[in-house]
Amino acid sequence: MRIFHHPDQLRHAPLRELNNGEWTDYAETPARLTTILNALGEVEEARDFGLDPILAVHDQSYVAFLKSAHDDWLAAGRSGDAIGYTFPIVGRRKLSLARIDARIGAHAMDAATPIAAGTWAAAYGAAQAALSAFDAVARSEERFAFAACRPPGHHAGADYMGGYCYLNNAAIVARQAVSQGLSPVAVLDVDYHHGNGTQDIFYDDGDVLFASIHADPTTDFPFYWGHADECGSGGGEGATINVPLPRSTDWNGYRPVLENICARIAAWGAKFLVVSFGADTFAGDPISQFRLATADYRAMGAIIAKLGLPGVIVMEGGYAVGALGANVTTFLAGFSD
Ligand code: SP5
Ligand code: ZN
Repeated sequence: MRIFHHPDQLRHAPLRELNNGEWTDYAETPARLTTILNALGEVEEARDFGLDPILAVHDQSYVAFLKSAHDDWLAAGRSGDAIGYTFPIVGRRKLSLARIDARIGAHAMDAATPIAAGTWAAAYGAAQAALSAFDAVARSEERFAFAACRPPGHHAGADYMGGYCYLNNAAIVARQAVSQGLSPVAVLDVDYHHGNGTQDIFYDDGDVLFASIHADPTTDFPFYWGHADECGSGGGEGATINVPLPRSTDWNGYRPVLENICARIAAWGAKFLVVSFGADTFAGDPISQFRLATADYRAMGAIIAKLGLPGVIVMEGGYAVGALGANVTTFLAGFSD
């Protein structure tokens, strides 16, 4: 399988995050990407497909914010990573404010997604890696390609960041696939956390099925999305599928759910598949509570590959850095079973 990345992806390195009321080391580190690329061996540098495919998903004003936020932060006399602390909760009118803190709040769903000096360059690079993987498949060079994205994307919505995510790489690929006539497209999200950004982006869109298996949001981030009764709206009614699972779920609990959701993707008639792959379902993940073993990722890859669809795999979470290379290579190996 061809593997794509962009060297700028390493330029994003926030120092810390707010975690259970304390500042802790930022879990989404550059080392995650380095270890994945080292484990995979032969990898390719992304081509540049420009801003247009990004703007097909994200608001122009949000993209402008991401580009300038860290400079604006420094210009306001601050140092270190830009982080918000005031948020216009649902129902506040849209105000176009200049104050950096107000702009961060307006474009963030949490206080755990800092903007560092290299954040825009890295997020842009990750999106280009995803687009390069899509391009390889669209040219029919391969049935599947892998984008070693980082920062991840599935928590980012059209106009907001969150959960370590800035640009929604999976959504950018899905939208690109639709625009090239490959709909219906399915996004299968197997990260530990619910992909709220991807769900939001396609919630009323009947061209893109969003199907997710994740930790029950009654106990886990992002809490306000991913409940089983969220099924899409308007033209997208029925094109969102959420299967929350309890903490401690292992492969025995996970496998039948994955098989069922793949059957629903097939029944829906998807022609192209985007997989949001997070290795944070791993038993040793430091911030997550499922119990998958490294070997289980091979079976997971094989079940998804059996759909027989062309597609792109984008990297999402996975924070057990010591096991991450093995977990990713094992998952990808399942696609050649
Ligand atoms: C892409 C992705 O996987 N984003 C995940 C973002 C999760 N952020 C909140 C996690 C809170 C975990 N708190 C557990 C503390 C363990 N010391
Ligand atoms: Zn995750």
